[in-house]
Amino acid sequence: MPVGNRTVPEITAYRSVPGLAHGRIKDIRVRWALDEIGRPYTTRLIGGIFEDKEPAYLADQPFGQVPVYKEEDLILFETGSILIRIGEGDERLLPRDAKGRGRAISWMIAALNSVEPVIQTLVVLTVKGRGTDWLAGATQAARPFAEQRLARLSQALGNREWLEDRFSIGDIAMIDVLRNADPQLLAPHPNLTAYVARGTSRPAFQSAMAAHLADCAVGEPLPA
Ligand SMILES: N[C@@H](CCC(=O)N[C@@H](CS)C(=O)NCC(=O)O)C(=O)O
Repeated sequence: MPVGNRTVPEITAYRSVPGLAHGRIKDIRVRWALDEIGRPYTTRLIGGIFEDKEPAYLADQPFGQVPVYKEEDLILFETGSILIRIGEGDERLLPRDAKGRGRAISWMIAALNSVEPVIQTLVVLTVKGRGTDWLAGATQAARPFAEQRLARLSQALGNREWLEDRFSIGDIAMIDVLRNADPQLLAPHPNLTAYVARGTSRPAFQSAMAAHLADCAVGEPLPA
């Protein structure tokens, strides 16, 4: 649906998720980017996170995940790709010059490819290993990777406000990844804690989170 000369994108989101995942679903990244530039969007709510997805949904998102982003006949999956698309439409999120653009995309990919996996591994271990005799050993093996990544990120950020000289899609991805980390992992790095607080206090993050929570109820607990 066009508004003025721009299409209003549609994003998918879950109707409900387990309490542990509430407020942590990745459509928030997309909502945040769109709210930063004041671009309206519509949402299409789908069934629960653990429900089988319809073949039509799998045609749009091969892994059955949220979010899917649609602009007329352009259908995107993976938040990184969606953030680039949104950023391409507005230089407040993605600089136009080759250097600025390249650096913002490097940070965005670093968030999703170098930082998120080590953090997510620990989350999965905690959830799946609860009450088991292997949790402590597995956590002990995985945690140093996460600690090292965060130490290097902290060093790279230094005392800057954002990862580069201005806010970008790199910060949206990185802050959303970090805010889902165990707070004890961030605690040794006050600059990272402050960076997350700075990002999540932006009006666009706040409005994105409010819209996300309005769409998404707390549902069934995680399956064992
Ligand atoms: N790499 C994907 C990850 C998306 C993702 O993990 N979505 C979760 C919700 S936060 C999901 O739908 N999980 C269900 C599943 O993996 O089956 C992206 O960045 O878009």
